[in-house]
Amino acid sequence: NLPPKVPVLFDHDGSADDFLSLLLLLTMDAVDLQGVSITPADCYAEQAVETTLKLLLLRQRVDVGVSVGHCHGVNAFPAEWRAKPRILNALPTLINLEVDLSRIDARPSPAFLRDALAAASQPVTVLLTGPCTNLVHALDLAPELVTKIARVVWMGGAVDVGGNVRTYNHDGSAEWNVFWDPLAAQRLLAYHLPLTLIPLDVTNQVPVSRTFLQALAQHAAHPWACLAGQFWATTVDTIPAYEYTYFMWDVLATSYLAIPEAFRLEKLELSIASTGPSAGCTRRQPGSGQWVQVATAVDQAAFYAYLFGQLTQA
Ligand code: AGV
Ligand code: CA
Repeated sequence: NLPPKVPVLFDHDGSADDFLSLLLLLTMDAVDLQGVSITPADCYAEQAVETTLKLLLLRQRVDVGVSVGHCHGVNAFPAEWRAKPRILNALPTLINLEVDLSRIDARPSPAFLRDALAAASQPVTVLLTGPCTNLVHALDLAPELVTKIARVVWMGGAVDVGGNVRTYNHDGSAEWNVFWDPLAAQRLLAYHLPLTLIPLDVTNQVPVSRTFLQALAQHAAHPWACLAGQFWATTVDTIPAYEYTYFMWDVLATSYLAIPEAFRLEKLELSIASTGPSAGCTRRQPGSGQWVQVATAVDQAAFYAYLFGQLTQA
């Protein structure tokens, strides 16, 4: 008798760690992946959907629906970041895989998510590793479906630490997934869903270290460990390294589904700035009534050990 699986809808935005998150999700026995949607934020959708289909194909999961969103953020990601995932499709493991593009769902992601929630026989966990726009637009189409959402787990925000946006007319207080569409983020909070944020406060504690990559490479005979190592290798050229160190952002948020006990969580009342030099800043605001469960610390050893174990399993 296997334990019951948790239904999960996954919306990502096509950066390398979004795909590492998909790769990790596909190793989780307790997860029933019910669909993948794509936010064209830190990617160009054509490349991101191809990588998504290839990873599902490698795991014989062509049953999982895949949809593309067409929304535009107020604050676009730098084009050089968006173009980077092209490299992933050219890696030896992926380059020769023939994917069936006709398999891409005809519905844009908000309608895809709405229908998936409507059809769900039990409340679903929604994992977001990019901006939250697709989900908010899905709820705009059918607000009554909030009852079908068991919880939202979102890699986003920076509460008590600085953000990672470095651009003109911005004070650096925002994290990119919130900054891309601050209004959608504001509206997500206003839905008062059970929301768990995995912000920079906790992702800062888990960099992608060379030591970790070296240890993983010892297990390159495992195809998934090998592929993951290649994905991470595409991220180490970010210059200047002191400013742009790559973190386990989305991968940490994904791990939360499997090892919640490794996280310290605090219930906080938050608010989000939508315009001005702090646009996208997620700050504490007692009295806002917008209670969010915020991850503030993680047992680093437990996280890296979990990740390592999943990627090196047979
Ligand atoms: O802010 C972190 C989010 C995560 O969802 N993304 C990357 C992760 O997928 C934006 C981002 C911040 N810094 C970046 C980012 C960088 N140096 N390169 C690419 N994306
Ligand atoms: Ca992402």
